[in-house]
Amino acid sequence: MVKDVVGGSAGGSDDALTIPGAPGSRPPTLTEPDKPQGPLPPKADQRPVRPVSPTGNLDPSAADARAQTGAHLTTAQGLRLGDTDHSLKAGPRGPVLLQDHHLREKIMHFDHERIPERVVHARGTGAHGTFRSYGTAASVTRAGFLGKGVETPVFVRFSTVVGSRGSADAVRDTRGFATKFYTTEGNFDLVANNIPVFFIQDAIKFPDVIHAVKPQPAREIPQAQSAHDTFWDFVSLHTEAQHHVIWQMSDRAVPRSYRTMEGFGVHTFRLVDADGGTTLVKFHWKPVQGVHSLMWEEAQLVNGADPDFHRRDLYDAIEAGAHPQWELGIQTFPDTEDQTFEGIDLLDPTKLVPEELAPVQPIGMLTLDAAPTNFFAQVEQIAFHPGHLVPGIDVTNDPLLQGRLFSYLDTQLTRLGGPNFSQIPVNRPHAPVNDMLRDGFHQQADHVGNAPYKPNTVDGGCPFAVGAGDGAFVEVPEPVAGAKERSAPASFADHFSQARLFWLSMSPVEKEHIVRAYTFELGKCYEQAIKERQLLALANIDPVLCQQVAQGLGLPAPEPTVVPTEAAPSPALSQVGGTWPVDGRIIGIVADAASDLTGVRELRQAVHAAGMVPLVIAPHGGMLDDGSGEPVTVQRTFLTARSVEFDAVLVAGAPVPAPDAAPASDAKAGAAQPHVTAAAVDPRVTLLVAEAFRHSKALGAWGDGEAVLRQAGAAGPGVVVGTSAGETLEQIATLLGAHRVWERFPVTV
Ligand code: HDD
Repeated sequence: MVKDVVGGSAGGSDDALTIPGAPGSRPPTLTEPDKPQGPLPPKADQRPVRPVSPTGNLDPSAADARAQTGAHLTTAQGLRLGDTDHSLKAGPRGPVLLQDHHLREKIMHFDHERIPERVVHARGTGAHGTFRSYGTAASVTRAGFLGKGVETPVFVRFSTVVGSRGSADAVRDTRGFATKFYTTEGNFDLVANNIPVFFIQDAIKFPDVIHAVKPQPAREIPQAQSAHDTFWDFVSLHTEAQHHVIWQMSDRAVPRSYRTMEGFGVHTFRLVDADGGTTLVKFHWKPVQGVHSLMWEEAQLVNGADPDFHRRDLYDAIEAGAHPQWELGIQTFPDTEDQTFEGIDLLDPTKLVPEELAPVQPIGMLTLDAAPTNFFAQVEQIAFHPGHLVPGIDVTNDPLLQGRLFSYLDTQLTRLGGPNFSQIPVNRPHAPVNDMLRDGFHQQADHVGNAPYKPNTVDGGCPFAVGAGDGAFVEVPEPVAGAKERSAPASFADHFSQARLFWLSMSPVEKEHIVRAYTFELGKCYEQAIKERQLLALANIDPVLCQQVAQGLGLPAPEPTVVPTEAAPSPALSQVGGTWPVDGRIIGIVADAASDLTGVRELRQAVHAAGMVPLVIAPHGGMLDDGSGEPVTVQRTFLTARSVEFDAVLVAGAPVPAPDAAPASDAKAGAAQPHVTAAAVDPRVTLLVAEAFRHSKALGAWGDGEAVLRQAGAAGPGVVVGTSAGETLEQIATLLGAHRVWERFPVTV
């Protein structure tokens, strides 16, 4: 059963905010307290990073000597202060004196609060959790954290790729899904995306693709979007990007939530078992809630209504107790000399292996159960690197992966200000560290000993190197040969067959969304030659796709220049079909004081009990009071709610417009109001319901609420009119299992 969540962006209050006597709660006060009270402890859904010393040893005394724990205001040197509101002046009207050391320190620190944002994946959010291994991978890897029943603390950071740190969440983009496993053998980072293939086959082209997709240099627009000339210029010339691009034009690029995204390690990795035997693998994260996306119109609305949509969704779900979960799985392939599987080059990161050919085998479960206690310290300062490996997991010669092994360490030098970023609390391994690395900017450790070199006798030979038997990482002795050359294998020249496989695997409604996405993005380009070149690439993927996009652009559809391959569709690539748990789904309940509040109370309980999150949407914040002695708490108002926030909407009454109505008068007004006609329904409610209907969400009503559905034109599949709140919810929950009412989409492809 989930708990009430904090009101989020709503104007309304929420009972979760004001539970008297709850841990960390204080009596509400209108003025600043004048006696020290100590800082508020973290909320139940938040977790600080684990206390580890700068050299990686678990050390409660290292909990963070620099944390803001004292009750009294001080300078950075610990000097107590009596006033931080007035500069030291010559008389009350100044001027300000240069000797004001407190002013200078305070402003100096503020002036340097910002660090460079990540060059890509700048916009993100994260959460703490645990990975529990099933042990099923133990036969192919000696990695300790993949042993049976082993639990490993993790931190996950989700991100968009293109936008700046302050950009909106629901843009059309690839999403990052980076996981740091704090294993007892050192940190392992799985730095993944929500798309299983990449734009380029060789890391040397990463600056090119990113320069093309980032805002255009002259005017620095557009922000966080691929819908502009330079992006389409690059990908239409550089056709190895076309497979990734068709994923980016699909619903995958506008996830409903980070909770409903798949994750992919993209590259082929090499697992090593206890006897040194090797297996090639691809990593997959499968969301327990299923893969679910926004519609493009929803995404556009969300970015205005709530730019923090995905961040808020993640934190609200965790706070409500609906802890997001993903199963980690691997596709396994024999480690043959040619490193191909069923004709697919496993070293080509623009290719996937269909799950129908190599099933994803589950190896463990990730659960995110705690929000960060400090965003900067944890989400901003975390530093991932595909070269953070543990014994039993090694890299392959994928040229994209090889370049990443250089880039991630390098970027932290500028972003985190020097080589000691592994000592930042969120980056510290939970394994003991004795690395002989010394000094440098922001050194936190007070290293003991006098011999940070090997071999030595001065420190008694410490630290000691060990062999594989004692847990050392040993590279797989793969033979390497070849002349130095700048080239790619012939197999890398196939740029269209898997883009076509993806297209052919889509359901009609998904195809329609892809056509619209291409037409939208190319429609934003100014250069006709770029649109024409991209249409040629589409012709090489599929003639119907090309024709439909060409029609939308008002351009002729070109003939293909390559013969399309006839691939068997891979049903696993489609998001449509199947049913999923409804945990953590958001149910909007429209009500006013004249509605059936007894039904609303029952409904809220039933929604909670089903593991979903009920949010009551009312004409005003505060409470809806029908005089029963059990007022209903309001979480969203007609002013603050938009349909995009809800997975389903239930209507408990037919609220009439009452501009500036005083909340206190509800009880009497509610009791006195007669039933309303459909014509009088508040237009904000009609809009909310009509939008939810257009976006193919489940809708329900009982009692007077039916009139609202009628007025909004909501009728047909997925629209439930029940005799009671409970009965309506039951049908809505069944519909939600399929994520959307797919039959409601008009499909023309
Ligand atoms: Fe990358 C960040 C994922 C190719 C260079 N990348 C970054 C993040 C993710 C990925 C999830 C954000 C990590 C975080 O949350 O801090 N990147 C990928 C995937 C790729 C990929 C799945 C291909 C399969 N990346 C890639 C290449 C290069 C980089 C080819 C450079 C040659 N990526 C970086 C970076 C970033 C980064 C510049 C920016 C911030 C950071 O590393 O720490 O080094």
